[in-house]
Amino acid sequence: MSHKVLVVGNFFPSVMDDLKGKFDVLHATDKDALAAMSDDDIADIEAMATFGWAPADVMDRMPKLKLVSSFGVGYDGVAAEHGAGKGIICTHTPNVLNDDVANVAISLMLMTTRRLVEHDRYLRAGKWLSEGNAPLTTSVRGKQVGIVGLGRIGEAIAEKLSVFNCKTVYHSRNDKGVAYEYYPSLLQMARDSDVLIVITPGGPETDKLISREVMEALGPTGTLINVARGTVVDEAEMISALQDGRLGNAGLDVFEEEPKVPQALIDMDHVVLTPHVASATQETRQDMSDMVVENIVTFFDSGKPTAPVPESAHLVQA
Ligand code: NAP
Ligand code: 8YV
Repeated sequence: MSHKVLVVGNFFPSVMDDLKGKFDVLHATDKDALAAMSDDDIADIEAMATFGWAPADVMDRMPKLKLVSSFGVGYDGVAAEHGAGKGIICTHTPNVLNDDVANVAISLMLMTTRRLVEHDRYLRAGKWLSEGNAPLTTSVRGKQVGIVGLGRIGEAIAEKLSVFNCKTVYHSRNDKGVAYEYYPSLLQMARDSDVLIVITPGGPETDKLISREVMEALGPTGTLINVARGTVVDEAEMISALQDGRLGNAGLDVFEEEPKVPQALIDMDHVVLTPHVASATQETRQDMSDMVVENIVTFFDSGKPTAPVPESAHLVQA
């Protein structure tokens, strides 16, 4: 008898095709559709594919669940520790998105410091003709860029920054022993840096890590780039610091209550906003989709899914 797999959300057709070719697949188009399914409907589910979402109560509804294959590298919406306590392995899709996410981080840094989006609006509004040349902006050449979270994506950002003639430094809980200068103190790094690029995981450990103090240390000429999770930055404090000029400007791909974005941010010209698109290319999303399938297939084949999250690593068969 083939294994029963639940797919929650609308994945690429290839995911459905690949899984249907190998398993007995049940599809819930979204969380509400899953909530509407009876416990009997999902009693035999052994693996679940989701978009970064698997709370404890959902895992608890499936007594035979052994695997959660989550789309995305960040899994702050997956109760991985709770799952591990019940022998459920959680997997994610690391590395395949490093390049594209790093590209968006760098793009946001340039769009923000060079005010490129604002200048696009300036031209379209006819101001080049009516008011003359757009205002001068700020170069990153010779400036210090501090990466908050030098992991897989942080490293890719640092590599790409090497061609911009700026100084790259970083903060994380551990010294990575790499060539970039390590700051054990985030506050000190913010004081010394012109740009902060935030790329840590989300979740309680990093909640509001970028606090009012950090933003004030970055200061009136500083640029804050967030491609991590909205929760990592104190959004209310960021808005007020941007409004008062205590923080220079910001480039943001992620927000506290996505897809809701505070009107105050939308109203500000010195802020560049993108709708959580850092990994959103056809190529990378296909690679991430393939990895969601691969994690399920390798789990059922060998008990060793390709990319377990650290909380599940001890459950993977040696
Ligand atoms: P990773 O390899 O696990 O790197 C995360 C880094 O953050 C590590 O170097 C870690 O170092 C550091 N870190 C963790 N907690 C910290 C804390 N409390 N204070 C300071 N540093 C901390 O993860 P990744 O693959 O690079 O992905 C990072 C995150 O990017 C994901 O979890 C996700 O939230 C986000 N992301 C966003 C998008 C998007 O579309 N915008 C796309 C992909 C990923 P230490 O353990 O030494 O602290
Ligand atoms: C995805 C992400 O867009 O990988 C992550 O952590 O934030 C993005 O790549 C997101 O997970 C979509 O569900």
